[in-house]
Amino acid sequence: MVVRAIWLCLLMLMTAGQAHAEDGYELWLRYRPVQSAVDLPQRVVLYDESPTGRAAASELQRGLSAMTGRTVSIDSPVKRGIAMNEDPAEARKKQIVLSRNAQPDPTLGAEGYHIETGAVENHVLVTRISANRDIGLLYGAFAYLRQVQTGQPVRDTTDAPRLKLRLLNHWDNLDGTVERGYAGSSLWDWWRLPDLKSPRYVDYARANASIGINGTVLNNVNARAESLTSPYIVKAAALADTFRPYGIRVYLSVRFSAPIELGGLKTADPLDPAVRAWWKAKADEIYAQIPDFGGFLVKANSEGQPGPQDYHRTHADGANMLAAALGDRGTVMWRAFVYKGEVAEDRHKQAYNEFTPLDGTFAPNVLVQVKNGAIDFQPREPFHPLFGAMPKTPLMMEFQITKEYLGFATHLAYLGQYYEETLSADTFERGQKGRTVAQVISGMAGVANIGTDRNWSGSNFDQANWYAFGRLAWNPHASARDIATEWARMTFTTDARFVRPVVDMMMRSRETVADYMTPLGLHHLMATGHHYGPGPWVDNLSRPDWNPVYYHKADKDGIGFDRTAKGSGALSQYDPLAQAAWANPQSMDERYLLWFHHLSWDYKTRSGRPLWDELVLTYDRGARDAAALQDIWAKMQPYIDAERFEAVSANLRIQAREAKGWRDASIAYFQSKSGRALPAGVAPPDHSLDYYKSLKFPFAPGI
Ligand code: BDP
Repeated sequence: MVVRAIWLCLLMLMTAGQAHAEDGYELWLRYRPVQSAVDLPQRVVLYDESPTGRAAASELQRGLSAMTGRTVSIDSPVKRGIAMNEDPAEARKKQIVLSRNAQPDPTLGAEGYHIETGAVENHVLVTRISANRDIGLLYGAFAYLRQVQTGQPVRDTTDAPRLKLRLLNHWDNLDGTVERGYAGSSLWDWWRLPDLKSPRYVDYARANASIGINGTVLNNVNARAESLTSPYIVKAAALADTFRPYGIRVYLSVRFSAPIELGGLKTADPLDPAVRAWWKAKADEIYAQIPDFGGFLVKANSEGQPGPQDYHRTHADGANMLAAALGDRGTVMWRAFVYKGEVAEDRHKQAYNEFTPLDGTFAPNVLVQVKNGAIDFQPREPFHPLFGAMPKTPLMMEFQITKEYLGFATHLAYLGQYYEETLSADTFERGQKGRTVAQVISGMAGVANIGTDRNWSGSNFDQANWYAFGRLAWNPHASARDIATEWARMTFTTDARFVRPVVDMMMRSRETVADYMTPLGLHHLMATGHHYGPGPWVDNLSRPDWNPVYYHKADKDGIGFDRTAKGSGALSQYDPLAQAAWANPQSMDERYLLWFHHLSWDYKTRSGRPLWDELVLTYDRGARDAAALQDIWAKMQPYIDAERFEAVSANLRIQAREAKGWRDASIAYFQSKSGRALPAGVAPPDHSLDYYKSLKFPFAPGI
């Protein structure tokens, strides 16, 4: 113990001189000195000469040297053509061995790994990472490093991902802007690709591999046809070459009308032979450049995008045509985020109505990609009714990692807790209990929050959302709290005086945002375009279902969207057992109350208070909780570096001010509808409703 403490002090002193700018660039892969340093291997023995095997060895070398302060060597016996441990001095070093199984281990699949410590070779304890394929060695290396970084004893571990597809979706445009991006510009420097070999692309791949992400869609779902032209395919191929050793396949979003725009055809009808031939030739051209190309992501017949319905064909016709072009080389992810221009139907119902009749008609290499909720990435949404309603179609979950509706990169909202809430919801697919969302999905996509900002995600805490997404895509049954704990330990410090309160704060943070933005199941209250500040009064947009007033329906008598049989009937799209959870306002979780019910202001809530009072008090609590985050954080100063402490403090100041703004503007507006007095002790808004309505944010990012 004493030896370790002295060693750690020495190590800290040694590394203190090396200027580490704590600007967040290193993410959770910081590899700072650890207490267990003296016990850790000094030698990596690599029995796999693939680029991925080498990436695994060099990550171990990088991590172990930084955490122990010692030189860590890589030995490649295969390369040298001789048996390992022939040099007695080398042989006596503690070592970690990376080797592929001679006989495949069926429990590991293609991407799993096994970590085992115990075999003694030449009197030295050896830790062995084994896998069926090289990518398993890389995942195993990161898992081993994670155990060391988080201060745990290295445990024998066997692990494999539960989901096959674990993808980031970049909503990046070819001009370098990022739709709903709050972390700078696009990472992809399309202008200088394919020549540019940015080290940042390697670091991007390392970070993703460390959490098990195995694919990336490079461009925006609102896609330009140009991304399929030959020069852009070559640029995408350069990125694919960089990502390949890290197990990350490249995918592209495609514009359905590309055969017209690029091919000069008169139609993009998916059943037209010339259109089909165009896509097949395009796919062949891509595979000639990117042999392991992942496939296509498609937004069709949604928000003005072209699609098969333009030719009176179905989503399945469109998806299957692209699936045929890819063949068994790749996958089509066809998005279910659709709503028709002319339909007066509750938007909540439209995707279900369009897709459930198609269940069982999609080609085997098609997944339907469904947003977590039926409206649009709101601070809280019930799970999408398509989960559990398409048993014959593989479904891909789409979460937003970027916080379009949760305060961009400035407000602290840990989304791991949100993802967990959705993944653990029971769909009761075909009336069976325990068919949670996690059980019914085949893959997970996260709309990336990554850009050119030095800290990648626009704020230090938003890194946790990228991290949590990856860890849950690997295992959708994992605990959001455990993931937050792991992340905090790797990203900041293992000191419990920091980790405990910070993890508590993270776990509560998204509830706080929901309280001051969209309490009690309210939704879609954001101002036009930027979706940042409040706009519950907005009623002037061309489509009714783009207006917040359409969703809250507040008037002098009450508030809320009736989705029961008396209202839009959207509740009936869930399995009857799932419906039961939300059918009765008296017994349901009130955090979803006004999502499903329109109630009078006098309606008595669980607290015994009338709905009006409850609404105001929830707004008020949200604003107070947001302000309190600053006090919790202030106590963390002794445990972390000044740079990140200050960066987080600044964001929390902004959040506290804006949460108060949300509270005040919302209370002022809803009071203009209810005409009621504020509950006793609640401070009135600082300004008039007209003042809040007059605020404009023309330069908000991400539009
Ligand atoms: C909405 C975004 C919009 C996206 C759209 C989508 O506001 O920018 O294009 O979703 O997912 O949330 O297609």
